[in-house]
Amino acid sequence: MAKILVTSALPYINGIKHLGNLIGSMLPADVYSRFMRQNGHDVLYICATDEHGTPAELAAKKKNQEVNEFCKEQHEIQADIYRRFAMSFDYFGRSSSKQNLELTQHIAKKLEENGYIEEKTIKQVYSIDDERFLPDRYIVGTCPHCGYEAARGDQCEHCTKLLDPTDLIEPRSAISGSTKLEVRESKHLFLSLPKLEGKISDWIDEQEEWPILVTSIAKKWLKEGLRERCITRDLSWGVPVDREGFEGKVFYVWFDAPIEYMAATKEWADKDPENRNWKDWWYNADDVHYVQFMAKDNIPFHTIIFPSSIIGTEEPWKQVDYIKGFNWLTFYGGKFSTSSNRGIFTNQALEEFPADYWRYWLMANAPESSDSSFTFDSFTGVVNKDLNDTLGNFINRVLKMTKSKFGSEIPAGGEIGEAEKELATILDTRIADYKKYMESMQYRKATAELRAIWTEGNNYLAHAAPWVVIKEDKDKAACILRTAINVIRLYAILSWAVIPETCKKIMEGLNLDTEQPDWINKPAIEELQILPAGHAFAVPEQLFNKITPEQTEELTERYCGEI
Ligand code: B3M
Ligand code: ZN
Repeated sequence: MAKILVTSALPYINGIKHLGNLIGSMLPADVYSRFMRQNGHDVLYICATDEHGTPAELAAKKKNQEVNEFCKEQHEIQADIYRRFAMSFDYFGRSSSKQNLELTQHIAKKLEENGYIEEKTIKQVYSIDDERFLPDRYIVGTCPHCGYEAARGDQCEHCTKLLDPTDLIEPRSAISGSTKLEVRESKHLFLSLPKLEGKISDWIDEQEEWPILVTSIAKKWLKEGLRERCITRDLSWGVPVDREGFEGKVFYVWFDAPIEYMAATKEWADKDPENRNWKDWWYNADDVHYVQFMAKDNIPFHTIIFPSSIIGTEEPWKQVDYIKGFNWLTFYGGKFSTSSNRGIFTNQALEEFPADYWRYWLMANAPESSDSSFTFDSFTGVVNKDLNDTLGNFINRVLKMTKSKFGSEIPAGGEIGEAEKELATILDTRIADYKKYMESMQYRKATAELRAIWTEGNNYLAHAAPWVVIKEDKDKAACILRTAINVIRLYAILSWAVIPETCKKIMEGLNLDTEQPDWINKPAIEELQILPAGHAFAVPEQLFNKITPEQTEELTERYCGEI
C-alpha cells in the first residue's frame, strides 16, 4: 500500500468551467484516484478553487458583488458541479483560505531569508481611463514573436511564448480598450529564478519517467534561460505582502495558487485535527508518491516556477513525482473558451446528459498525445455504441433473460466448460492490460481496453447462445447466464473509476454493496464464479438512453450556432 497524493490544477473562480477544463485536470485525476483507491492505496486527492487575482475582482465587479462574497458563491457553484460529476476529492478547498495566506507568507519569508527575493522598483502600466494598474494579462496587443493581434501581456495564447506587457506592439487596455496607458513606478518583489536555475535543471533532469509533453515544455523553458519573476501585484484582493512599504500589495495569484495544494491539505486536516496530519503528506514526506494533473499551459508553472519557490525555501517540502499533462480538447476543432462563451460548460453538460456519458466520452477521447476534438456526432456515436449497445444492452439482456427464464435469483445448474474457460483467459489478458494502462495513466488506451472487455461479454453471449441452449439443456443455459451475471459484476468493478454512477446502479441491481468495490484479485475463472446460485438480483432501470439523430442535430444547432 502506497501513500498517493493527487492534485489537479485548481479551477479558477471567475466562472463555470467548460469540458476542456474538466478533461485537462480534474476528471483524469479523479479516475486515477478512484483506481488507486480500488487497488488498496492510501489516496489523498486535493483540489480547490483558485480565487485571487484581477479576473476574480473584475468578475465580482461585473456582478456588483464584493469579491469575497463573489468567490464564496462561485466556490459553492463549482463545488456542486464537481459533486454532480462524481469528483471524489478528499477535499475541495479555497485559495483565499487563511491557511493559504499563512503558508504563502511563510514561503515568501523563507525565500527572502535564503536570498532568493529581490526588491525592485519597476515601471508598470497604469490605465488612466480604468484608473488602475493593469495586470499583464489585461494589456493586449500584437505578439512580437508570431504577430497574433490579441496576445495578452503575460503570454501569447497563440504561440504560448511568455511575454512582458512591454513586449507587446500597440498595447491597449483589455478592460476598456483604452490606449491611454502610462507607465508608473511601483515597488515589487522578484523571485530570483536565475539563482535557482542550476538546482531546478538538475531536478528536471532526474525526472526520467515524466511524459515527453511535460519535460519538453520544462526543458524549452530552461533553454530559453530563466528570468527573475515579479511575484507581487498592486491589487487589494490576494495574499497581502507582509513587508514594510508594501501596504496595499498582494502576492501574484500564480505565486499563491500552487501553494494552495499544500494549504488545502491543511484545510482538510484542520477539519479533523485528531485524525489528519497535513504535514504527513507534504513535509519530509518521502513515503508519499505525488502526482499532478494539468493542461499544458499550466506546465511551466508546475515544473519551473513553483518547484523553484519550494526548493528556495530550503525546507523539506514534498516535490511532485509525476506530472500528467494534457493537450487541448477542442470544440469542433476550435478553442473552448470561457471568455467568448464557446463550447459546453460543465453545468450545461449536466443539464443535457448524466455525468457518466461525459466522463466516458472525455476519457475515451482524452487529449493525451495530441489535441482532440469534441463534436456531438462523436459524442452520440460513442454513447450509443459503447455505453448503450455494448455495455447497457449486455447487462439488460442477461438480467432480463435470466429473470424471465429462471426468476430473480441467479440460477443453479450446469458446470463451467470450455467456453467459460476461454472467456476467462481472454479476460485475464485484457484486465491485465487495462490495469497496466490505468497505472501508467494512458487513458485512451485504458478506455479502449475497457470497451474491449465489455465487448468480450457480448462475444461470449453470442457464442454461447443461452436462448438456443435453453431449449435442450436448461442446466447449461443456467450456467451461461450465471457466468454472464458474474461478468456484469466484473464490469461494475472495472468500470468504477470511469463511470461510477452507472456502476452503483449495476451493483444495486446485483444486490452488492454500492460503496467503492475493491479491484479484483483472483484469476477471471474464479471471479466468474463469485456470485453463486441463489443470489438475488433485480433488473436495473435502463442504464443509458440512446441519443437520437434529431437530438444530435438539435444539440449541434444549439451549441454550435455561431461556428
Ligand atoms: N487556475 C488555471 C488557469 O486558470 C489555474 C491553475 C492553477 S494550479 C495551481 O488557467
Ligand atoms: Zn505569439
